[in-house]
Amino acid sequence: MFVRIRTIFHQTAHLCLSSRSAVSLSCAVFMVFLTLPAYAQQNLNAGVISGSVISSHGPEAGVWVIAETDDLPTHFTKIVVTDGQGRFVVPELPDALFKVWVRGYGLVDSKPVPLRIGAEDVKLRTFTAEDPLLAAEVYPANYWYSLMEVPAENEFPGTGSAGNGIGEMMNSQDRWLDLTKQGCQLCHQLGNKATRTLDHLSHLDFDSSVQAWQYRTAMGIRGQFMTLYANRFGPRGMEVYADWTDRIAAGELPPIPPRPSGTERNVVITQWDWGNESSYIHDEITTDKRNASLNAGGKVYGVDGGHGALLELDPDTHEWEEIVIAVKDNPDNPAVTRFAQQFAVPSAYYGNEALWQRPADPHNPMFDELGRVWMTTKVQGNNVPDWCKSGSDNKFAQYYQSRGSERQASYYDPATEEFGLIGTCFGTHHLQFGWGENRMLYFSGGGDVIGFINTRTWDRTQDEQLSQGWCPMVVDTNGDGRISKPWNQPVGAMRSQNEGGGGGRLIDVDLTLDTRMSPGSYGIIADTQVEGVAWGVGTEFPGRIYRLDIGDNPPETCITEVYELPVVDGKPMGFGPRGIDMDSNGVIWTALSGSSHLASFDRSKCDVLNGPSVINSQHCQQGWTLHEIPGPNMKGTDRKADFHYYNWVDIFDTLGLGENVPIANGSGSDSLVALVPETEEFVHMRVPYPLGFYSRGLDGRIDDPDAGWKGRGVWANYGTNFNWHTEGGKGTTSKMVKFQIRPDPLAE
Ligand SMILES: [Ca+2]
Repeated sequence: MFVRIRTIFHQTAHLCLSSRSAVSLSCAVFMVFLTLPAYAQQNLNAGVISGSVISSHGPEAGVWVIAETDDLPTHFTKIVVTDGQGRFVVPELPDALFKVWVRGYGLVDSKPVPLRIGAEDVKLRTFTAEDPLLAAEVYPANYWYSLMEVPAENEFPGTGSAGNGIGEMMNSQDRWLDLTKQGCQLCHQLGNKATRTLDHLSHLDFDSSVQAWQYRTAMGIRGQFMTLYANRFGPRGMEVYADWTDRIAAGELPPIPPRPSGTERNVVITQWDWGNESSYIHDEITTDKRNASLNAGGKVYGVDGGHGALLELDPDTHEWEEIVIAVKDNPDNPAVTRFAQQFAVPSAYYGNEALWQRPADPHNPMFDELGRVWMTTKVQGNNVPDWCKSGSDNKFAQYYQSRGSERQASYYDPATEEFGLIGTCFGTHHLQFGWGENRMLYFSGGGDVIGFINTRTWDRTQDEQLSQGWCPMVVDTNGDGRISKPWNQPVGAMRSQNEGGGGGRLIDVDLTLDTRMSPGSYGIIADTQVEGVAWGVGTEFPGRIYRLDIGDNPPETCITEVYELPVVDGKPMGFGPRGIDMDSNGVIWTALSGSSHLASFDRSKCDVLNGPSVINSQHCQQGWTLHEIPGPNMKGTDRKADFHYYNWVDIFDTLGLGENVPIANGSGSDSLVALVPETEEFVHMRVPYPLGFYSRGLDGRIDDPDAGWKGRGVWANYGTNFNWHTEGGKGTTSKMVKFQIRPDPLAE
């Protein structure tokens, strides 16, 4: 199905939203557009502002110089770091009037100075923060979050409300920490200014901070989810959060973060505001994962989950547009938004206003080699066609019926400005293309199945049924090299598709049979070495990865291997995998969101791949290597406070730190964190302004292979659910962020 639809917005206009039309098709009539300004036509983003930063203590090294302007079609910001002598060069600026100011750990923000490009030898004067509380205002959120005091290790396991007040699912401190991460931090950057105080609720005069926390975790568009997660802690949960904010209100201070050093001073950050103040822009994409030169210099994209839209930014002209994502026009099975339209407790910021109404619910975009932007979106209602069901003659449905589908697949072709919509029998969440001839597209989010679309078949036939398939995740536990029915089945509650799915328990296993493991379905990546192989992530504690080979005749030939994070003496070495990527040598990388590691897994180190010994998924501990990411520990624990939403491998050296460098989102620490595997050096690329840089997806692009550092960059975006938690508060928008690494802090 193809639908042509396009809505163009400028700045914070949101005409389409105010039209309150439930169906996106009627939104296409609004157009707000500017005449292209002169600087864009000349394509001159080449100006420089340079100088030095001094305080009463002399030159200030490793602090940020921030240049921002409203002279362009959208608010534009460039951020660099001073060198060892406090000198700076802000490169690649368009012709505009900038406000230039300084932020740094240990300083108070300096007064903005108006400057035009060409300004040289500028002396930016700044002051030391004499009050440590003032200094701490700009520390990354994880430093504040580290002050939280979770129950001691010896208080576990939880015995529930009638016992020790710790939820009965909480059988270890690590498990509790995992819930603080893969519960609260899935949506919020815990520790930032909005979350570490209760000031915004003070007018409600609660008797206690615990009551205030119970209220805030039932509030607004995500209230239902927050209550669900908060209850999993047991009653101690809100007590712990209340104690945290009480101690901060009483003046407790976080540890002091280090200033950027070494390579970190070579980082150049460019930001463009995009979306409106309630845009929830989950992910971005700039190029093809398999070819970093695709779409070189072209427009970059983000998906606005809340508003069912694709955002398109032109980094040359500094203009962005909103393109409403099409859904199928089917009154019998209409797509409707999954977001709450009525709240149990009104939002402290938006009252009862239903901010997110359009149905498409895009999650994740990916380019194909034809320059189309594929997405996981809702294209239809939750009723799947009959051919998806086990009674049909579809071979996948006969083999294993999926659990249904709440999100499907679509793509936008910038060349034609048209959408393609593909209904799937399986649910979708993340998506990744295979490296082989068939342009296979693999999807997580199917709960206990992995779905796929042969996009070459789709382009040839436009036939939904012919071009898709799916496999349950069954492990060859009887070791005969194939999968055969009947198989052992997991039991127990399974997490939702949006939480990573799967996670059932195996009991009364018959080791003469194969075993359907349902390891969960969150992150996904195609194997760089073998066509027809995809790897996925299950997020259920402590977490696992798995390898699905669909073989030459799926679903019969589908075969899965599962590798859980190593558990030694009852304690997992790390936990909380979410993102997954593979380097060009076949090594998997996954950021452990809970324990704060970048972990690699090398299957070639495994001695055993199948048979009865793989039943506990611990059979290849030697395949894992864990690198702990620097940062503060949660108080009284040996676990870190940061949270890593996802990760990505820079196969083509788009950043400038080398090929195959893994990068994790520092979603709790205003940063992206790169690991140079050869030296084991971690590089924190901090986004100091506005505070609250919470990112999810990221990718890197080569715009000009001959232009050195200027021709390449890694991109990520402010992907929080709630822009109003970002510095600036209500009215702040998301920003697209580009990271570049210069050879030195003064390179032009
Ligand atoms: Ca078997």
